[in-house]
Amino acid sequence: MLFLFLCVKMLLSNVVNGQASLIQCLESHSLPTIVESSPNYLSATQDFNLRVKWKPLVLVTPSTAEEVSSAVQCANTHNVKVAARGGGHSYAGNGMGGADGSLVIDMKKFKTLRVDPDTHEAIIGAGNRLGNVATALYEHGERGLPHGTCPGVGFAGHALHGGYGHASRMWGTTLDNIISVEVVLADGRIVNASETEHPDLFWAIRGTGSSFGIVTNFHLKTHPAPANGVSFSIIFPEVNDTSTWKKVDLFLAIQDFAVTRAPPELSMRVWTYTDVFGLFGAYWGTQSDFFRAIDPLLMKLPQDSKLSFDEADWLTSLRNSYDGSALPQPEEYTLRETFLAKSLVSPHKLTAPALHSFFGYLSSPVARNAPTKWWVMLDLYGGAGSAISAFPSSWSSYAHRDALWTIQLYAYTDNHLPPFPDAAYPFMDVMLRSLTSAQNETAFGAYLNYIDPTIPPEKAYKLYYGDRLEKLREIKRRFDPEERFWHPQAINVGSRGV
Ligand code: ABL
Repeated sequence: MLFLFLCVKMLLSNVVNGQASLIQCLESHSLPTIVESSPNYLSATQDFNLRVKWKPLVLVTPSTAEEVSSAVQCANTHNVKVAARGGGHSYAGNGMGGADGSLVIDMKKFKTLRVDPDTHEAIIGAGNRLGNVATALYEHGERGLPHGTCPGVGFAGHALHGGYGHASRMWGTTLDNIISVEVVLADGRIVNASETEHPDLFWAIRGTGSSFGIVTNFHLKTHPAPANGVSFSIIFPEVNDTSTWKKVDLFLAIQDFAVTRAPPELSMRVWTYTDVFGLFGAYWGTQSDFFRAIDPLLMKLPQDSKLSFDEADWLTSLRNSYDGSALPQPEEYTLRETFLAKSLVSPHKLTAPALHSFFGYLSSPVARNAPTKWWVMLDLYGGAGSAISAFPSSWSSYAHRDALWTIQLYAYTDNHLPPFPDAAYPFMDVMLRSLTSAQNETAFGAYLNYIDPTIPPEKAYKLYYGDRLEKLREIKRRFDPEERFWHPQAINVGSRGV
């Protein structure tokens, strides 16, 4: 008994001493630390999704790549896991480590944001948010990039794991536009990765970035922002929450148009919740081009479908195709939500039986009386002429080039605050299975930017990394053999070829 007591005491004092010397190490590199006893610990460690709450051992806020490197080296000496925090929107709270006890490197001071006037290449620091990026690029020579719609999402995590938005069928995902990155590796080296420098690392970073290093600055190619954009919605009023067959027919018409006719300038998202079923999106061009593009679909839709649209400039269209709010974000970012999301990536068309089962579940009394509010979005990634699927599959480690649809299933509390009810977990599992179990012939994947921490790692590896897993593990063994960069579903070193 006494022995056990002594052991526990020794262990505790080792942890405390370990933390103290880690702090000493960080502070000796002029990195002020935030720890649990600091007055600002709670606010500094609070991210977007209040459903997940992790307690980092220490949080630091470096301003240079050298300081990031020092922090990583301190973590090596004291054997602590490291996570980089960009904007704090990780669905699983992976910016706070995805578990307790990590060293969090908050990148918020990396605010570089400029466009080279000759090459039109953008240099974007890891601490920027999408709305600020879009605004600055447009102000610097009317340039644009494909990226997500939520202006508060941090650029870095978004770009390292995909990055879909209304311009993606035209220009690819965000990561498809990366030319090179400056990255801090697990051994503390600061290197550039591109197609010519560390090409394996560059391949891995574009799709699986958070498992391989801390990117400090991104270099991306930009595009001339189209002069006109049309944001639109088509609501189907006769579809109420019980008309499953009507929803199936509408979806099949949209899907048929998507694979045969939808030009790359057109983005399409089917969005549904309790009593709404609609098609939302944007077209990059003029109103008359928009009508020319979408007419073949309109002809197939019911007479009373309600089309609304707005023609505007690039930035206004980006705003309108989300919720109309301002793109630039406040320095003190406080947006919060309490949610669980799941995702499905389908390389195939969704079948009538699967849609019937899925929309049937969404129309059922179970869904009408669900434990939380919910919505489902089906985003068109592929289809006729999509730039996302035009990149060869070997182009980057991003595993879902062949996606036709990426589907997000989202459950959230009405007042945005915890508690998140336990009953919502099985509700969402059954929702997801109502689709997949009715389409057994398709191997569905899942999307890393909608990471779902409730999936056990072995299963998550297959869903998120697909056939890339072994090559990614091999690169992980070379660049991060100690798994310094870690979250519960990150690439691990595997069984070392055994
Ligand atoms: C995404 O990937 C979607 O593109 C966004 O539209 C979605 O945001 C986020 N992720 C979710 O984290 C939602 C908002 O949370 C809702 O409040 C909003 O009603 C909805 O988009 C539609 O604009």
